[in-house]
Amino acid sequence: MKEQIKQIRQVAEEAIAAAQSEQEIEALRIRFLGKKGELTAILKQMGGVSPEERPIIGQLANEVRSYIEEQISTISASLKAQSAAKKLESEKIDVTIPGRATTLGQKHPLNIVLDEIKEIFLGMGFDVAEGPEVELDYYNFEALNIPKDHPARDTQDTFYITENILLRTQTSPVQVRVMEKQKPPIRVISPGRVYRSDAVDATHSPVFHQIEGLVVDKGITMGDLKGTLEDFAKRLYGDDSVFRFRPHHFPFTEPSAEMDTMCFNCQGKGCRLCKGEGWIEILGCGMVHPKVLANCGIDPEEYSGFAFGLGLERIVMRRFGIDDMRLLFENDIRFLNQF
Ligand code: 2NL
Repeated sequence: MKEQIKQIRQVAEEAIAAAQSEQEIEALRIRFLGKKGELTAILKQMGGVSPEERPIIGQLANEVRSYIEEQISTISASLKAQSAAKKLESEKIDVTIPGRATTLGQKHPLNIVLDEIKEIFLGMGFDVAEGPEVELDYYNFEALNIPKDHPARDTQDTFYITENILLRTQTSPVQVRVMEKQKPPIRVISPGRVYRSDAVDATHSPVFHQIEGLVVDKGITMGDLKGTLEDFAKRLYGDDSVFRFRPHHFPFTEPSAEMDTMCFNCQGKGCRLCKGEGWIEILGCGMVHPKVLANCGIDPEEYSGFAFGLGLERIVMRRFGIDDMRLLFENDIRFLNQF
């Protein structure tokens, strides 16, 4: 029996030393020390041992049991340490590795200039109004004193959805809606996308952007128009720019004018940039036609106003020296990254 116990000790020692994992160790613990384990099985046979030998064998068995227990706990501790070290190694983070750069987006050139213009007018106490791009004929044309036979209404020039519904050709309908809802004083600009049935080329697009503005109050004069627009244009083009107003015609203003800036390339002498004119047109404007005020429920005897409209693309193209409007709509990242 002594020999059997020593044998168990020998086998257990070797098996434990060879164990590779905590599961293997646990299996060995059950195999040697468990209730149905090899050592337990030997002790169950103690009944057949002589009374003199019993304490000796009992002591030996206990020694072997604690020896195996000790072995198991030593090996299992070192296996635990090993696996913890492995885990640490595999989860190691190198905080010195350079980060992966995310490419940042940026403002579209149209929005760079639009935001500048908004900022100028907000600073003068204007609000920004927006409205639908799909508009009623009434708001786009009729309310603005554009008669049924006006060339702007030609199906060649305007995208119609039905006879009475169309894609707006200007943002004035937004301002008509403001006048219907709001009592003067009104100071508002309405930037937005507008549509004309034009073929695409370097200077035309069926979708483009307009910024219109409207001021209505008691006693508004052409002097307010000129002062406000010169102030605006100086903020946009620089304090030493020179401007002029030329008579013009729009159905919705009376009198009407166009505002030019002296060509900054040739100082008014005439060059390629201004096509020999010496001046470059920047916007259209005028005193709101009394019929338009009346159409919007504002008494033209009590109130007067001025309005203006400018095309955003042309301003942006001149600002950045862009010679083809299509570049503004193609969203080629190589183009957009330059701003
Ligand atoms: C241009 C000229 C202009 C207006 C737009 C306007 C709006 C209302 C009443 C009266 Cl609600 N007028 N807008 C006035 C004059 C000119 O735009 O050349 N646009 C590209």
